[in-house]
Amino acid sequence: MKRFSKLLALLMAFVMIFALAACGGGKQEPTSSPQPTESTTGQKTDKKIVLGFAQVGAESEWRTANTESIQQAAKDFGIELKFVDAQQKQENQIQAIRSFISQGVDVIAFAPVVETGWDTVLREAKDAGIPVIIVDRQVKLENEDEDLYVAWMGSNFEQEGRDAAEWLISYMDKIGKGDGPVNIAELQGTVGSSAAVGRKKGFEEVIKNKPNYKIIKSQTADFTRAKGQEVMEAFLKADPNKEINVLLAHNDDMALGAIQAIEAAGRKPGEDIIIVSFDAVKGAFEAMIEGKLNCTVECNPLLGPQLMEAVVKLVNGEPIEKIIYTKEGVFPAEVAAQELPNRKY
Ligand code: GYE
Repeated sequence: MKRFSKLLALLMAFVMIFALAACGGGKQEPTSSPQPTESTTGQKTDKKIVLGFAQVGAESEWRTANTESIQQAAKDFGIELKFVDAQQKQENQIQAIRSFISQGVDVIAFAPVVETGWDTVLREAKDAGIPVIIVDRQVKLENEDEDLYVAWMGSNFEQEGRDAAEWLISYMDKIGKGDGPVNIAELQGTVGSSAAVGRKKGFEEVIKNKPNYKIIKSQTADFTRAKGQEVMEAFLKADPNKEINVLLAHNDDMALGAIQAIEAAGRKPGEDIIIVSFDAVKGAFEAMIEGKLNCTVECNPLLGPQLMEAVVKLVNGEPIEKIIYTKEGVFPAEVAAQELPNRKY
């Protein structure tokens, strides 16, 4: 009897081991598993999703926050990230995308520095069967009907431009300057980038209804602080009669550079020259608290988690939206002190 029960126990153990093994085998993780799963040995499965990301560069506080968000989210989702900083050069981005194709990554994502010139490389990715997600800035294709990327996610730049103009109009009215000449100097972002194109378009659309609002100077400063300072310095030198009373900067970094130029020229940023910019990075909040910047229109760089979610869905064969907008706000100086502690970038 004893021997029989021993045999039975042995048999049962065998059955259990077999059942467990079969169960484990049947539950093979799909190669597209969103989170690395723990195997019974405690090791992570080695079939990770590989994402190639070609970043614009490191030109602004916004971009730094965007890069960190993407790198952190990749880690959180257990996605292997191949990251390239293209130093604001389209040719570097194209080269990076080609190298992602030859490495056979699962998904390619990139933030296009400019809108045009992507057709060929996008077609190459499509022919290789690698889906592409466009992040942050948009692309303009030669044949708009062509399906060369699966989705774009980012901000509505035209709306940001409209928001900036609407804020400006109501502020000028509030300080009693709404009916006098409103002479705007504009620091544009990178030429041909959808962020610059959209912000300009939205802003102009609103101010065209106001004949006393004029953009009297406009030049690119490539979204950087150093160039913002340099170009503003030149604007002010060419403005001996102090006609400029508003600055529209396509991002906070250029506004922060321009503030230095305005102070160096002996004028008061935030008072003599009303300043509105975009992004809503911490530096802008600090400048608002000091009274040197009047308003920043938010552009959220924290796109990492939503990008990784989309990547996982794509690899799993689930559908994703073609256009994914991020939510954002408008922050005038009076809320800066209260908002600064809540800012994540
Ligand atoms: O506003 C600017 C950055 O494309 C939205 O690029 C982005 C812009 C952002 O350099 O600071």
